[in-house]
Amino acid sequence: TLCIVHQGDKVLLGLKKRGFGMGRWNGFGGKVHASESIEEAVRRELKEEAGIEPVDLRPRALLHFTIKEGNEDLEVHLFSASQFTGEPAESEEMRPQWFAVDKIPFTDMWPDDVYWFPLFLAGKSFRGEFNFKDKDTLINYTLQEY
Ligand code: 8WT
Repeated sequence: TLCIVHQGDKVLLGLKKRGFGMGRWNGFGGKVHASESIEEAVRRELKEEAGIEPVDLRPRALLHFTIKEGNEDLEVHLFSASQFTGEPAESEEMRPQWFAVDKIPFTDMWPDDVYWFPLFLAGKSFRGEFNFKDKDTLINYTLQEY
C-alpha cells in the first residue's frame, strides 16, 4: 500500500530512514498483513509511520513494479487523502515533511514517481507498470488512466 496526503497545493511526503527505499521521499505505506484488508493496511501504516489518521481515504491507482536484479515484484495500491486527524510526526521509519506541489523532490524519490505524480495531482485514477533493472534504473513503463 501507498498513501499520499495532499491539501491544496501541498503534499505530505516522508523521508524513508531505513530499509527498502532508504533515503528517498515517498508516500506512506507498506505490506498488507495476512489478517487485514488493503484499506486497513493503509490506515495502519499511515498511523505507524506518520502519526495521522486519514478521513477521506480514496483508492487512486494500481502500480505494478518489477526489479530485475533481486527478483522484486510488487503490486502497490495507491490511495490519497486530503483530510486527517492528528499531527504528522517523525517515526523510526519516516520523517514527514510538507512540499509545495511545484517543489516535489523528484530527484530524491523513486524514479517512477515523476511519471505518475502529475496524474495523481490532477485527481486522475490510473494503472501503471514500471520495470526496473535495479532500484535506481527504470527500463520502461506504461500508464493508463481510468
Ligand atoms: C514508489 C513506493 C516503490 N517504486 N514510487 C516505488 N513508491 C520497486 S519500485 C518502487 N515504493 N517501489
